[in-house]
Amino acid sequence: MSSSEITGARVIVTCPGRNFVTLKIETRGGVTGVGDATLNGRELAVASYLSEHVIPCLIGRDAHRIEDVWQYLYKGAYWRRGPVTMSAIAAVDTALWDIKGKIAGLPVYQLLGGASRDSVMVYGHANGETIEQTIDEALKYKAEGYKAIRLQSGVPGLRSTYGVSKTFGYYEPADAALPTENLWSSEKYLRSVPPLFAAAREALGWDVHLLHDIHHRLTPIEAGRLGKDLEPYRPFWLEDATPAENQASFRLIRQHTTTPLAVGEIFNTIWDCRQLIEEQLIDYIRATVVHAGGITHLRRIASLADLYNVRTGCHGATDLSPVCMAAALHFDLSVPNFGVQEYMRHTAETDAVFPHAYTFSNGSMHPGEAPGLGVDIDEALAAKYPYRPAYLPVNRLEDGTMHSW
Ligand code: EZ4
Ligand code: CO
Repeated sequence: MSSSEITGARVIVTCPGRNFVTLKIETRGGVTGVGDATLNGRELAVASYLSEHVIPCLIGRDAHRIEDVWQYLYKGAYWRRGPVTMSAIAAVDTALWDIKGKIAGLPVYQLLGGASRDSVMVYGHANGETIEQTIDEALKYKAEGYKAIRLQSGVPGLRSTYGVSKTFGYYEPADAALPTENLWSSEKYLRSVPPLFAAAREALGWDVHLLHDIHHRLTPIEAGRLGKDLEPYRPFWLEDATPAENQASFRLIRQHTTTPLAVGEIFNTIWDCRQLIEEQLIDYIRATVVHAGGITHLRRIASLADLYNVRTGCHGATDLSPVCMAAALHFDLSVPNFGVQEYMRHTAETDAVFPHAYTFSNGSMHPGEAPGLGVDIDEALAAKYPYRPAYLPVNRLEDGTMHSW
């Protein structure tokens, strides 16, 4: 009987301000590991997939066989891919890397080949109802040392805009027990972004990276127009310009703009981005640990991307728990083709439930030197915050048509 044999696993659902699903795996030797399994708005589907269908298959397996367990869960299920399956596999994979690191007495980034850089550049979210408010927020991030800032502003004439919050530093997109509705007009939106970037360059100067997220709201030709209009302000990237089920549609955007393109926070396997990467239709791949099959699969995506000069830019919104954040930082520190890491700060309640070793300083983060991932879940505290249904808003055109694909 080996001490690395998996003897138990459990799913912990907690809501310290927002919902998180965490998998904890135990080994015979007493070493435990954690993995994030949070799928925003569909949390209990992954919790059930893990409890009912994955955990029973894990008992008795060797926690050291990370690749084999990954292949077993991916190929063995017969039903491949999809966000629920891949988030569940990610949770197992992340927990096994945590266990391996703890047994080795090394932080996970050392197991991934060691540090390729001193620290990981992150970007913060500046947003506001008006351009002035957004610039005010951005100035605060700059003063805190951020080297990269995402700018999102309300669209004049639209009553609410996804990605725009009311509080500095914190933003929660899943805002209600049933989906709220936002209104959308591409014409109004397309007019609103260039003045935001013009004002931002004026106020912030040229030594800070500026980013923008379109949240899949434009057609390819509209995205080409926006990319072209923003070229004078040299954005770091335009994110999720158009839905990417049809990967070839990014050819159209590329034909019209040299603004760098990022996509992929909703991707769950390498197959979602193979054409985008191989045809060099994007510059940054946003796939992340929890939704793209864990550290093991994300490394495979990054290796493919490296062949085509595509860099990583992992999703890092608040619905990715501190467990995912820690895993992402180990990955980011080690991967050769790192670009940037998104960092939306968690609330104090969330940070208390997930004590962690990672730190922020001067616009960059580091995963710390604790063995494993350097993050845990305080289960007693987690139990005080029961699950609460929360959904992302839906988006409609002004005539009521469902939008945003
Ligand atoms: O919409 O994390 O870049 N960040 C984002 C986020 C995502 C949410 C979805 O769960 O686009 O705000
Ligand atoms: Co995004």
